Amino acid sequence: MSSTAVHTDTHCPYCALQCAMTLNPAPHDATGGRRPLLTVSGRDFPTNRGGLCKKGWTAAELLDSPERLTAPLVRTADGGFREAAWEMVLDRIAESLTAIRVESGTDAVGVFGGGGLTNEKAYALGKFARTALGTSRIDYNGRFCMSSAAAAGNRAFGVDRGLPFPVEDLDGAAMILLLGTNVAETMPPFLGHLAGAQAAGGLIVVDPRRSATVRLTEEGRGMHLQAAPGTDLILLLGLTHIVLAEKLYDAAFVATRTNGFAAVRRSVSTWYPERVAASTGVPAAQLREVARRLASGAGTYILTGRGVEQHVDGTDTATAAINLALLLGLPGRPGSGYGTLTGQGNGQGGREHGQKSDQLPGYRRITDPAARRHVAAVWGVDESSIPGPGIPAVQLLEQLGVPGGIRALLVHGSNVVVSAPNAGPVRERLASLDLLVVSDIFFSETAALADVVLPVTQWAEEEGTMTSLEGRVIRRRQATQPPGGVRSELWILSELARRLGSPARFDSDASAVFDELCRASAGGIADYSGLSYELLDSGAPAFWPYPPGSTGTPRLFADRFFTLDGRAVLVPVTPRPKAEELHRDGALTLITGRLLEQYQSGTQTRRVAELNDAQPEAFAQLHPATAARIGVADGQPVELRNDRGVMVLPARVSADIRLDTVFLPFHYPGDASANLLTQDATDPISGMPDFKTAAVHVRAARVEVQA
Ligand SMILES: Nc1nc2c(c(=O)[nH]1)N[C@H]1C(S)=C(S)[C@@H](COP(=O)(O)OP(=O)(O)OC[C@H]3O[C@@H](n4cnc5c(=O)[nH]c(N)nc54)[C@H](O)[C@@H]3O)O[C@H]1N2
Ligand SMILES: Nc1nc2c(c(=O)[nH]1)N[C@H]1C(S)=C(S)[C@@H](COP(=O)(O)OP(=O)(O)OC[C@H]3O[C@@H](n4cnc5c(=O)[nH]c(N)nc54)[C@H](O)[C@@H]3O)O[C@H]1N2
Ligand code: SF4
Ligand SMILES: [Mo]
Repeated sequence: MSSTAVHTDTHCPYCALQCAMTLNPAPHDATGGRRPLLTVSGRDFPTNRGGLCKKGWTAAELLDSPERLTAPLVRTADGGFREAAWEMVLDRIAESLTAIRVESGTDAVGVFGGGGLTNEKAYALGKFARTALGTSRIDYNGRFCMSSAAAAGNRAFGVDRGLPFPVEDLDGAAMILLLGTNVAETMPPFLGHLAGAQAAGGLIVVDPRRSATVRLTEEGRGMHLQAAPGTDLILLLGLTHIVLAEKLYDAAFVATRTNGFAAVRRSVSTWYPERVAASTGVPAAQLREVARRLASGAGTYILTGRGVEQHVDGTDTATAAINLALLLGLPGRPGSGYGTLTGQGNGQGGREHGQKSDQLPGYRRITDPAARRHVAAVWGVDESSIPGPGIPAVQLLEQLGVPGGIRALLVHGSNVVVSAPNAGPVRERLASLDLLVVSDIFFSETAALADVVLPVTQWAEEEGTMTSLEGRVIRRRQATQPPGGVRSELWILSELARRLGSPARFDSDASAVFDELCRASAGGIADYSGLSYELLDSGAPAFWPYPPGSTGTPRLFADRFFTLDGRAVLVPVTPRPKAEELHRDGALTLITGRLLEQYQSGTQTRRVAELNDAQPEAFAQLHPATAARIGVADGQPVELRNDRGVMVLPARVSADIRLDTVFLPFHYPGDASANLLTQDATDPISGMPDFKTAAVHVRAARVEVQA
């Protein structure tokens, strides 16, 4: 364990780029001002090459924030909270969980995890749910994030590793199609890997907004396809149609490395460019040009982000992108490829080791008898005691507090009141639980509804591993001691498991948990079994699958895909009616997303002054013509309303958005929470909610905006 006196090499606490940084002892402040606990410096590493974004540079402020939780909090009869001792609190939670299980069955207890948790914590949480609690009711916020891309990847390639290649491979690209991702704000140092394609005029971005990323296309031959929100599937069918009609596809690749060509050809036959142009708003000539340029044989990559994935047809849209990539022969060919940009810090590892409702460690299916046998042996439990598949996040949240549903919920690493779709009812359901236990580093909006709040160690106060967006396993290292009253989640889970009489043992040491995770993953798809802290600490690159005796797998698909016959599957997909009718009675389409300086539900970044000062409040981005039509000027209040909610926000009038679209950042709580308006309809395959299209009526507000 290191102390603050030394320099500690670790990674950023926020997104999946996992930029490398060093935490340094802070210099003395001669003026006697407040001295930070640690300072951050960027560290050379393939993903960030020493660069960090504003969030990374200011991350050390999270460590000595005056708002840090430092003792367990228990709700009092008058609705407030009082501090309580750990032993008493853990006893009380265990008693209460036991009583609920006895009265209402094991599935009356639910667990909600997060893609920001280390691999060790995510693994322990999945094991804890299935053994100590015996519940099937576990899922996590990655359902809101990576589930559609994951489902599409599994279906086509038999594996879900966001980028099946190291990020540096993008450096040599001549052409990159970015579908619904605003990396210029969501992963700024990533732009270094786009510089080559940008200079070659080969950046093509599909986004209803002229985002910061779109601006990168504006020099040379870059292109912006400003498609209407939710029409990406049609757009991709159109591009595929052109590629086939003009015989631009890689017939040899299709013949030797894929199955399903005939069905996909049939499925796109009627999506001729003029028809696609009418649905998407992208001119037919632009569609033809993009198809031809993608097929030009230069090093070409196709990358997707949440803009195309967070829809009720997100899996099919990602599938359409994969089909296009396969027809062009991109996956697995050196210098080209297909991938999805994972979002959360451990969004990749967090979806591999068992917090998903249908999953066991190593990306195993919980319904697979061999997987159950293997994992039961590692856990030392009877195979039949492991529950079957549970239900995905949105459905799990719908079960809270309903008769026969979930009575108690443990939340680790998510602020669902702000981040879940159609958040109004979610708040009510959370408040109606018999027991809500929230583990967090700050008093989040979800913690404010809890019966018990547990203060946990964060990032630079703990050891662990994270898996970057490329499937690279890296070390998170402890650089400082946590505040006195804080405990690690591994310790909390082991203490609760003991009190619950768990049939499985829980270690609280991260390295021991990692070794167990590696054994549990052995032989699975995400096989970590050749890894150890020792190996990771040696600095050797560690891309999974990493079975013993191997040196890992930086690039997948060179020879075969992870399907039974080694061929990728082309899956025909067709547009379905949307869950909600858009454009009716003058409604605009609401899209939601991110700002550079805020992170997710904002629990962390709203507490860093430099970040929050830059983006202190929510706003509604509107086109000038829309603003003129409803009679508001920049900065004036607009009312946004639909069946689910109503809110008033300042207008940000900008020609950077389509006429029919309004954009809200989702980082803000309370009355300004974008998720009061989003729909909780989900993708039938992935369980992904539709964060990116909702019908909303916009008009000038009669009331003043609250400060
Ligand atoms: N600053 C910052 N960085 C982050 C995060 C953060 O909260 N803040 N979160 C991290 C996480 S968890 C994630 S998942 C990633 C997400 O990273 P991104 O996917 O880049 O993020 P979003 O802003 O959600 O969406 C990207 C773009 O999609 C566009 N879009 C909206 N609807 C549609 C549509 O229907 N079609 C198309 N083609 N585009 C559409 C939006 O206009 C937006 O510009 O970012 C990670 N990095
Ligand atoms: N409208 C709309 N809604 C969205 C999205 C969108 O684009 N539009 N995007 C969705 C996406 S992609 C995502 S990923 C989700 C994210 O939304 P959330 O799931 O709410 O994610 P965070 O805000 O990162 O919440 C993490 C919480 O865990 C705490 N925390 C940090 N580290 C730890 C730890 O190690 N242990 C514990 N116990 N707590 C920790 C933080 O303080 C914070 O309160 O939002 C989704 N919601
Ligand atoms: S891009 Fe992501 S990982 Fe890198 S510094 Fe910014 S928030 Fe941290
Ligand atoms: Mo995400």
